[in-house]
Amino acid sequence: MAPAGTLRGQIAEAGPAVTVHNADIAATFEKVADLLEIEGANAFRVRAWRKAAQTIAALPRKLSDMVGAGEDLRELPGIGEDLAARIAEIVDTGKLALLEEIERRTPGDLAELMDLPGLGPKRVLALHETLGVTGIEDVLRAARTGALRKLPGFGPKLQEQILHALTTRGAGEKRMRLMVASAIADDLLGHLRTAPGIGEVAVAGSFRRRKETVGDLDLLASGSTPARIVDHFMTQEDIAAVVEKGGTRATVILRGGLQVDLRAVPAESFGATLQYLTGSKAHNVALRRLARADGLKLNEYGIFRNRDQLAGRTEEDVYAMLGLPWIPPELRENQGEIEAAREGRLPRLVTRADIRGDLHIHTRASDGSATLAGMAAAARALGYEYIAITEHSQRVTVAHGLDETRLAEQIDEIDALNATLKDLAILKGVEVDILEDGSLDLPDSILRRLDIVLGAVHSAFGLDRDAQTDRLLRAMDNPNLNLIAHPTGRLIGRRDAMEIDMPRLIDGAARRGVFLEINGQPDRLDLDDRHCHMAKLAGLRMALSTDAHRPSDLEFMAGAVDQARRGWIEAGDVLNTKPLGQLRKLLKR
Ligand code: DGT
Ligand code: CA
Ligand code: CA
Repeated sequence: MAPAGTLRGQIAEAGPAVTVHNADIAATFEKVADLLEIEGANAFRVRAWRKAAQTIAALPRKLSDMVGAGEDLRELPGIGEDLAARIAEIVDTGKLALLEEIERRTPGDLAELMDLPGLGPKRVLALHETLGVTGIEDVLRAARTGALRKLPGFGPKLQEQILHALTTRGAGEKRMRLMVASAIADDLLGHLRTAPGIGEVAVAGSFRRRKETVGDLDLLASGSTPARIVDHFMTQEDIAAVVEKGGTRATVILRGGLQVDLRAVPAESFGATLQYLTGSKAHNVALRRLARADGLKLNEYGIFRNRDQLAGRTEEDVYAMLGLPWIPPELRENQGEIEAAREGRLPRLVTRADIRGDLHIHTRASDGSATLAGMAAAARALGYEYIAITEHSQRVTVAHGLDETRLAEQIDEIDALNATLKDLAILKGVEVDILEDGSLDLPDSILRRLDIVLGAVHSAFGLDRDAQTDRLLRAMDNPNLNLIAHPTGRLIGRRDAMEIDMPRLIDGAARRGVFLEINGQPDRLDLDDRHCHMAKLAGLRMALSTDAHRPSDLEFMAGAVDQARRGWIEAGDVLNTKPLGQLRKLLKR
């Protein structure tokens, strides 16, 4: 699923007057990489586009601003002369001629096939070469006749998944990753704030509940004349189509295809409308039932007894009128939060400020882009007390994984750097591959020398539930292992979670003193919210990590914190809220 739609669809006819988001440029670069890979282009060339896409997606500043200010884009990691010119072309013209050219020469709809589960460029190429597939229809036929599962590297499970995706297509809505939506929401809010007579503005809905993906954006504004706010909103340059417009509300479609609902209300209703639009629907239904039991009426304008408004200006007032403390939006899924609120046992959710360090970081020794010292400096700037350097192990050759010798060299390098650092401790670690039989990709003799060992699966995602769970538990049997990184391996919208018996895994981890990671990469967010909550209830601690490959990736901690909060996680449940001394004890099994 392309996150923001392709740039082509987004701004082709509109031209350069439209703001080009970093996410659009990244999506365009990814697309070029995908299509080049299908064509069998040079692997280094493909990787250059892909790495650049990652750099762009993680960039804290807007490329359109940087190009506008005439800055030298070649200073960005992985961006050379050629790619810098491509970025400028997209910003200036709204298009990338090269992409159009590649799309013209790609047979049929091969590019579209990559939206299907499990289909990357390699498998698409295999489909094309062995079955002559050129589009969705061909894939559907191959899946129905069973031809698909016979292809090397496919199998019945993948065939099943593809068939399922194809037959529910259209019915399934497109959802956008939270981080991509954030950049767009910032722009929309910035524009709304300049409306005449504007009071407060907010994004409600699933966005405010920090769900990993959003179906649309629900904006809310207060002001003395709602109609003028709505009129002002309609002048936003990214609006491609208007679905509905009235005096207090509008629904529009942005150029990337994202729907935005706006409500404008008077200040005395802002809190009630914010509460209503934040949802979830299930939470709201339960609240309304509470109100009714008290002889009150709760709606999007406030709480009323007969015709008297008793509350509505703030959300706190609304909850208080129902005898409840304010409930953090991340919990509002009617999963027990209302009962917990009533009984005074709402969790004190972990915050970014509780985090003392990051336990999953790569440098350019494997597939990161910065030096050890560079990552350490970035971590210090965030005020961290410690970080762990965790490169890939030898098996992951595409990521330039470390063998025993290179890891030993890095250990020395870290020792030397630690001797010069006063206010940051660098833990020596690794992200060691968990092989298909559950053994680890490096010998115990070197793992024993590390402060922290992360185990991760990067292959054989398709084992059945029992085999996959056994594999992970066997890995945990190695007493050097501390933590399972991105435990389910899912990539949002691209790869399903591995089949794992989660209660058994969590129980096995808890028994062995192994922890699970909440990986903050925007397309991983793995563990998910449900599994976080499950782990918490089992008394298992989790690490909130970024899996950073460059300094700016350290910001992905926000995503890990969001996900943890949705999973009811408190500071005490988290490994990296502990001071270094306590952390070290917890890492001794
Ligand atoms: P999304 O957009 O699919 O990611 O999910 P939401 O939760 O943002 O849902 P959306 O945009 O359809 O509606 C925004 C909020 O409006 C929702 O969270 C709660 C509220 N809402 C929508 N429909 C209803 C309804 O039928 N009853 C009540 N009580 N609230 C509703
Ligand atoms: Ca929504
Ligand atoms: Ca909506």
